[in-house]
Amino acid sequence: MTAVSPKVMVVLPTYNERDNIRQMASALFELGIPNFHLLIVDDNSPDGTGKIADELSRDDAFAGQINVLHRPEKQGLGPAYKQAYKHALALGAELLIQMDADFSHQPKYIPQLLEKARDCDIVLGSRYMPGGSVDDAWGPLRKLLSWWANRVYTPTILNVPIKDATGGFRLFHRDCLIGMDIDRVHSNGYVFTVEMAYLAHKLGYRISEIPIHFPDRQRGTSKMDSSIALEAALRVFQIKYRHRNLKPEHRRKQAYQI
Ligand SMILES: Nc1nc2c(ncn2[C@@H]2O[C@H](COP(=O)(O)OP(=O)(O)OP(=O)(O)O)[C@@H](O)[C@H]2O)c(=O)[nH]1
Ligand SMILES: [Mg+2]
Repeated sequence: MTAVSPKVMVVLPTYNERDNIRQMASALFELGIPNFHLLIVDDNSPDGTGKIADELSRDDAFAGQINVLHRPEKQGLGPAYKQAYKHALALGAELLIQMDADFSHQPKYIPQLLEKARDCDIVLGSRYMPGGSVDDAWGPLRKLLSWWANRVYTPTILNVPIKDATGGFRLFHRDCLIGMDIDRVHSNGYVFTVEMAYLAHKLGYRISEIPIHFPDRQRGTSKMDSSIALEAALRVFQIKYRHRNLKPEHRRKQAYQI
């Protein structure tokens, strides 16, 4: 008797990813992972990414395994992920993977995330552990700042044993995502991933990391700038204060209604 494979769902937020979305969908499905699904969450991208996503969802090549969530306007990564996670859970996803659509998170690592997920609750793709790396084009100052933010600043303030707290390439087990209670997360932008990691740690979930190489995006335009990075750095204190009393017994028990 063969065991039924768990339902794997990649949650892919998009904003103006017209030049990446088709290739990303193909690259993901080419991995040949059993019971594999994709949920694209688009914030009404002016470049028509949402329309392309709809076409992909009707494309026989993907055998109805692509779902699309359309949100009315750009509201940042946090709200997009929160809605998408609830939707993915309602669709019965058992292993949920979040990643960027711009190929900075490379689909080839997904089998390793799944393998590592056998003995923990969350797996993080990590640029800052042995074997991990960032784009060669980054200058020494940018490399140092990013390493310091992830390996020194964030783990010291939050007291978390995580080597890449700001990375956005992650896998969650269904029960873990429900237990974390997505509505506890208040961050909007890039610090959303830090808040998720901190919540998971405070609630006592087992977190593992695998090394990844992180190349810069090749197509499309960046939404990141230094003011966003600075705001994220300061918000780490807010996150620490917000969840200071959280303990493993505060894990959410009931499923979500959508
Ligand atoms: N749905 C949604 N997706 C978003 C939003 N902001 C960013 N994204 C997507 O989230 C992912 C990560 O954002 P990134 O935009 O890669 O960060 P970036 O601005 O591309 O910065 P670089 O990677 O340095 O170019 C990408 O797939 C974006 O398209 C948003 O407000 N809503
Ligand atoms: Mg990016």
